[in-house]
Amino acid sequence: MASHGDFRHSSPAGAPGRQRSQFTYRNFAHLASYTTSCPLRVVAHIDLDAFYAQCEMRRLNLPDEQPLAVQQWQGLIAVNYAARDKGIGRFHEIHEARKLCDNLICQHVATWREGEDSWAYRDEPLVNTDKVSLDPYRLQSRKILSIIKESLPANLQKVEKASIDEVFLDLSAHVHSVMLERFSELSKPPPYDDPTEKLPMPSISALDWKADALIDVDETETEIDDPDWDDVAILIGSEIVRDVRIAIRNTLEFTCSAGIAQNKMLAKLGSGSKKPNGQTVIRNRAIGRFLSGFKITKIRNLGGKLGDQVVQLFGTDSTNELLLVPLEQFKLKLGDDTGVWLYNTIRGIDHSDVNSRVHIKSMLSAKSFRPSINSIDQAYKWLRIFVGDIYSRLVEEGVLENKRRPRTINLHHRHGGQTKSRQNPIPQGRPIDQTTLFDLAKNLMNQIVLEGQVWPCANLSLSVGGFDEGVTGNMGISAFLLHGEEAQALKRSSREVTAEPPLVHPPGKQSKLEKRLGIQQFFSARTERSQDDDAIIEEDRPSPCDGHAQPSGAAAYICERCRAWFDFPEDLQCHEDEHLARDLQQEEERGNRAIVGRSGGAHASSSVPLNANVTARSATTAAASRRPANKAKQKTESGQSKLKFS
Ligand code: DCP
Ligand code: CA
Repeated sequence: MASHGDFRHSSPAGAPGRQRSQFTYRNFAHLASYTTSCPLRVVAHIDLDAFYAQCEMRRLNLPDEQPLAVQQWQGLIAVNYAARDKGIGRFHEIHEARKLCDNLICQHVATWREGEDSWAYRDEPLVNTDKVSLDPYRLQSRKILSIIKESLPANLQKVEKASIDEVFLDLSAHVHSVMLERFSELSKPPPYDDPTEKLPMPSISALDWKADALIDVDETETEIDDPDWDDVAILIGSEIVRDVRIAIRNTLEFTCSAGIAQNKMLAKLGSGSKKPNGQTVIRNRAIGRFLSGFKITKIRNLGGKLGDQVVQLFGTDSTNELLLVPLEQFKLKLGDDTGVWLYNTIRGIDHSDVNSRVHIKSMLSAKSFRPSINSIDQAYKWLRIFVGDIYSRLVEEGVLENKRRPRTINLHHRHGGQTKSRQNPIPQGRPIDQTTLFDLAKNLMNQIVLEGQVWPCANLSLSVGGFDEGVTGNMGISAFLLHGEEAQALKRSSREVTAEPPLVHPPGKQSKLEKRLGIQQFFSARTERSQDDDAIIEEDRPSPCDGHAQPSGAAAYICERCRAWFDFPEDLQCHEDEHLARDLQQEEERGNRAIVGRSGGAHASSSVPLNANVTARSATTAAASRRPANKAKQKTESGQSKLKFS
């Protein structure tokens, strides 16, 4: 790493006569073992800037200064920073955005089309016949993740994919090894062989933070000249992250922003602080000041229902004011676990693990029909698309290599305001392919049809879930037997689910699982789920499940979106599927409304020339001009998957 040399130059050795460090030899040792309570811990959060927009910019090979927004029907789902400079945001509709910037390119996301065998970028995507495909973005996401992993030492990395465009890195062990290399005093045994002895102060007196946005120290602290080991550790973490970001930039030309801090919560807040293409370091001595600048609802896990509830209960969204609330009050109003968690969180304390084994729990593909569909043949055509969509994500999750495998397949069907749901096990012991999934999906559809009252159908959604971890080639007999949770899941399958909300966990009841894990593990284990699903991702949006009470204890299975809680993972899964189905429905309704209400003039394209011959037009047109007319179907986009059926 080039910056390491500079670091040494900036760090003249040895100021004599300093006090000892506030950290112990044991603290330093804990860094190597990723101990989450280690005060020297270094965690980073990397978040791609305007991710879908950057994917389209690279695909269309456009210059950085070209304003571009990614369109889904009549809404914008990503806006690049050139367009943000013109005041355009996700909240704008296309015609509003165009008024603000006449050379804005609005690129519609790729879509699957009823009856066609692959997704494509289309000149005229139609909400009635098309379904959004996020495959192009997933492909880039995968490439970025590989670069991140390749640029870190294989034996010293802990990478958690947090969503399609963000990762957490626990850099502790890596930082530990760099510290050992650079500071010989750290390799010496502690005095009297006592690991609780304090370390000597670092043999440097100034740290070079380069271009990092360094958060000011707390008012109660002074910007003392002597850095302690936590400052050194975080600086090294920051150097590592800078190199990772350079690798992403050099290889794929994507820019990203990062936060480096002691834990996930602070790192995530940091990565959003200097966008685009910036990195922010929150030293331990700056945590208080840093957090005081945020509303409580901006903090990780507080963007949804829980955050709203806190604001309501305590009459403020100010982190500073909530610092005055005694722990007992939090416990009383939110339950013990959530109360303690919140009390710690607003003080910058977060011991949640960076979990490289977090995987999405289910995958859903859904479509709301306007107009409704009226025949089994139409339903089958959509099921084929859903299967293709889900299968490409299963491949990504390592199903072909038997790394993970879903156990159940679930179909929701909506007619006349009623949702019916059918679930079947996916046969174990043989490879999953598209034909198997399609047959299972058709079977579920047939079951629903047999009951009658099926047409017209307003929404179908197919999901797979109940992933097995680490299935290997030589599965034992147990893999073929059903027991425990799985047996329960099957007993509960084939039941009808109506539009009513699922059962919620009774207040005060603490599940075995919760006793075992505690609430923070739930937060860390659940967050990543739906973000790979084909739904709009918006933590802060109002939940469709208003009315699910947040009980005064913690539940075994908590919905990230609305804090509803469930006794069984299957219930949570169904519930989350409902969220996604409703999201899609809302999205599509938004699209439909916009289509009905739109005036012809709003879409008339002007042609104001821009440098590099980019004219004001939809990028769909731009893309079309790069390929022969009507060739969209033949052209296979990078990463495009075809539906394959025998
Ligand atoms: N996304 C979406 N719908 C939303 C929010 C996001 O489809 N309501 C998609 C498009 C985004 C991607 O997810 O590009 C990542 O979401 P982010 O919230 O990280 O937003 P961006 O990456 O677009 O911008 P930023 O630079 O602010 O991170
Ligand atoms: Ca982002």
